[in-house]
Amino acid sequence: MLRYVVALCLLALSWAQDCQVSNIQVMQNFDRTRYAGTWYAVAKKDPEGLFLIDNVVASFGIEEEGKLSARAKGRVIILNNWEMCADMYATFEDSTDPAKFRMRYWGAATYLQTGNDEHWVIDTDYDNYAVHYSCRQVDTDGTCLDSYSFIFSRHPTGLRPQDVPLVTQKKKDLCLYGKYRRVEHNGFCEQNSS
Ligand code: DAO
Repeated sequence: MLRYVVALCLLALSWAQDCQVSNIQVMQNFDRTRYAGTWYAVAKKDPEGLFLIDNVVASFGIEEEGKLSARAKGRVIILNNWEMCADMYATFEDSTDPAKFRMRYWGAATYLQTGNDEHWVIDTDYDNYAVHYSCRQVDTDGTCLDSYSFIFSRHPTGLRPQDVPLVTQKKKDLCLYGKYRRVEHNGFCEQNSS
């Protein structure tokens, strides 16, 4: 019996870390109402052609028809060396999985990036931390060629120490461990907002 349990555990482990986008586990029974509100990005794995650099704060809301929406701010550098605080908007299309969305985003100013990305909530306890993931391009072998991921905290000071091991495990499950950088919050967007 023990042999079967060990074999099953090993199978589950290899399945979780085979880096196949289609095998990535997302948040079970995701509750968008509990997810709404302000999240501070504390770490980010950048996509190709990085956009939001730091001071990233996202505020999620629920629209009248129940759809998720977001407004986000963050420091960006555009036109090679123009540093500014980007004011971004996003709308989310539901899918058959409550934790997987298609996110359309655009800037308050026309010269800011627009896009249409996957937006998956990998894990959250709603009150302290959230792990987001987006794969922009799936490779021919099923792994992700171009992804980005935010680690969010409800606290501007960062993750609570007790949440760090959980978040670290999720980074490993996403095959992105070691690829994140810290996202600084130094008041740039409070000083440079229009
Ligand atoms: O920063 O490199 C990047 C890519 C992310 C662009 C998406 C920004 C717009 C909306 C963010 C909403 C919540 C994550």
